[in-house]
Amino acid sequence: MIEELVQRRAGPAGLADVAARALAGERLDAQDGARLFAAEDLSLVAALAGTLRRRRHGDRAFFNVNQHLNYTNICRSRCRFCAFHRLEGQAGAYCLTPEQAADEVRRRLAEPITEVHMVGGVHPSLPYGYYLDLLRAVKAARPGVHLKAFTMVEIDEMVRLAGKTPAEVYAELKEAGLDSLPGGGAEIFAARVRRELFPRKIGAERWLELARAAHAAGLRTNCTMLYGHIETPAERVDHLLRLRALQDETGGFQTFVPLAFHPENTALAHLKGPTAHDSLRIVAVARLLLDNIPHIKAYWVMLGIPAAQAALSCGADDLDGTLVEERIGHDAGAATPRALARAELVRLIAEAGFQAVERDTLYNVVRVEEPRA
Ligand code: V47
Repeated sequence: MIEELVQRRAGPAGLADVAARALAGERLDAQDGARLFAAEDLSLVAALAGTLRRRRHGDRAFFNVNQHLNYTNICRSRCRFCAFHRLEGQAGAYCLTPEQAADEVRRRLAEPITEVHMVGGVHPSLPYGYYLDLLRAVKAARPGVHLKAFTMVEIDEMVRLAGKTPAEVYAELKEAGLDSLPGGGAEIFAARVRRELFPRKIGAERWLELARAAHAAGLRTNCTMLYGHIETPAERVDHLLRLRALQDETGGFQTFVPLAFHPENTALAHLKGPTAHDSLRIVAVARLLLDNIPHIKAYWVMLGIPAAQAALSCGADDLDGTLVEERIGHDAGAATPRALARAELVRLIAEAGFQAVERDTLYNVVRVEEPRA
């Protein structure tokens, strides 16, 4: 019924062929992606993506109970979009010892946290052993927890410091307690944007190579795209299709997380950042192009809560988690709370018309909430 309606509306919007292929489960290409970004009728693109999302996940929307831990904000990359980084010795710079990081985790032992999400800057003087000690200390503080840590940017640094292959480093990190990796550091793959906004950070090829090696080591990862700064629609499509191509090879990505750029306190404070309209379109186009990545996360910290709720109808199936003390988005002016209680997340999902399902990091169901009223 809904599918017929969507198909009928696609004609006048000039998207009849794209809609027909998407609904038939056929793969869309770069040109289709460009047309979906250019289409005036966002509600149609959203309805198409929402239809595919419901086919995969029904009316379920996932969340988890997690704790964010940013072990250091000291970073030599100095990316222009980032408000979180500090130079060594600069006011506000910090670096937790492994024991201090473990204390942060111990302070929350009474909460039903299933995941610690731990990332930091590219610190110029930490030794390789620090990262192994950090994992061991956090794991010892909460042995059952799933430790999702380090972006490909940090992994690149460890590979360099250790003088070992990525496979050897991943084996040692796993041994020390690493269970999976988050999706950060991908930003936008276009070399043009990288040169302008983050020239000292690893490039697309290296990010993809290290993700490939993580998947080969049996580690699941997420993937991200930072949008709403200076990237073009074609650069967004290119980014999404490069993620899709790697996923065809490895199947190791669990979730795509679009990250809405927040300009405050960054070197790009003159930009206005994306609107909710931009964000919903990104979520929808991602759902349509990324036919091989099971989950799309509406990361409420960056999207804002109302847009994250709306995104569940436009292709997203996950709201991320409770996230105690997130810093990267909040340093850049995110107006969302620093944490949400579990009950609050459940309420937000029900309010948006979905069935809340608590998951662990690997999407095993922890608890299905009472069906929504
Ligand atoms: O890589 C930095 C982004 C990322 C800003 O995998 C900014 O489940 C917006 O990757 N405005 C780190 N974004 C966060 C991240 C993440 C978050 C939640 C879940 C997962 C997951 C991954 O944050 C960075 C960068 O792309 N970022 N500064 C900013 N001003």
